[in-house]
Amino acid sequence: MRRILVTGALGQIGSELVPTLRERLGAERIIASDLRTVPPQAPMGQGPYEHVDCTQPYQILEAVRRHEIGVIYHLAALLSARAEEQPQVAWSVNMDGLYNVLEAARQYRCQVFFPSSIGAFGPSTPRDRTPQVTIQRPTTMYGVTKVSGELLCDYYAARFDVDTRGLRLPGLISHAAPPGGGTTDYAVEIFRQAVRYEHYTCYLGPQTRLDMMYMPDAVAAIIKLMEADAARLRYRNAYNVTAMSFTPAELADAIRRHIPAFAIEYRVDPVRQAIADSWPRSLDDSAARDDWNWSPRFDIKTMTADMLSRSIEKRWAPKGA
Ligand code: NAD
Ligand code: AKB
Repeated sequence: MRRILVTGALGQIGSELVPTLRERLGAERIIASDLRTVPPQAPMGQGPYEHVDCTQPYQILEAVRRHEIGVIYHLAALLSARAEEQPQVAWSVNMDGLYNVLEAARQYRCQVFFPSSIGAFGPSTPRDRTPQVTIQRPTTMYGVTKVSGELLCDYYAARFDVDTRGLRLPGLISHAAPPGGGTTDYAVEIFRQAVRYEHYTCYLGPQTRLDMMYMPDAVAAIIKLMEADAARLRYRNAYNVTAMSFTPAELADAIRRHIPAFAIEYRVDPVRQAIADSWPRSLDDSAARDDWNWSPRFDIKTMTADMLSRSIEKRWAPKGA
């Protein structure tokens, strides 16, 4: 049984994917890796950890060779808002990183998971029930790297028979690790601020509708896709997946059902608002449902109840409150 390498493992997704994989397959089989050093309280359980910079081809190759890796979950990337601040760095991390991973996968016959995003779409894409196959002309560096990444995965699958699989993930909501600089981060921050201060200042306008998903569903989707029968997969670039679609005002209403005093105000950040306005309002994920039986467990109501109870458990409230 070859081992599994997770790049960017200390981020929002890796912090929950790694413990889930370790629980399912055994801690020693999962090699977590990141550019950062592991913080003492990292929520990823016990198991091997490697420093791997995905922009350095030999570091990826060496990790794959030494640990006898058979599957790579490639999570390392710069997210949309950070990528707009540093487009050159974003190109290097998101594209060189993926290329290095695909090359290692070609040479060592690994399966690869690539997380694309709703950011792979742009203003000329149909924004409601966005189809699986449609116009992809994003106007952000993040989106450019996601479309290019999807195409590169398709190419490696067709040309070199690398078993690439991908998801176009919506904004992810979670409590284990903070989000890493995306446009949808508000949907995580709002819970911490609601529990601590009963107040949140949102950088997106009240009617900005975007697709979202709770992290347990995202982790389940990633694993389900990776374990799906290859013969049933029509798409090797990335599958649309979604669980819910809401606006900041609707999320505030859902939180208010648990914290009646919760108040939200809006101070719009033009950069992140422009990014959000260029993304779909809701995805059509019927291809994922048909090909590998995708279906989410959490909607806005159940996600909000769970996030709030876990946020309170984690003592996000100020001391003495
Ligand atoms: P994150 O920003 O929380 O984590 C990314 C990790 O990559 C960080 O720990 C960072 O240290 C690491 N990293 C950065 N540069 C690196 C390098 N050169 N080498 C190795 N590691 C490096 O991101 P995330 O939210 O966990 O997202 C993971 C992937 O999923 C990304 O590709 C992202 O675009 C995609 N995605 C995330 C979301 C979301 O809402 N979180 C939605 C859609 C797609
Ligand atoms: C971001 O906002 O950049 C991410 C994403 C949807 O890709 N959360």
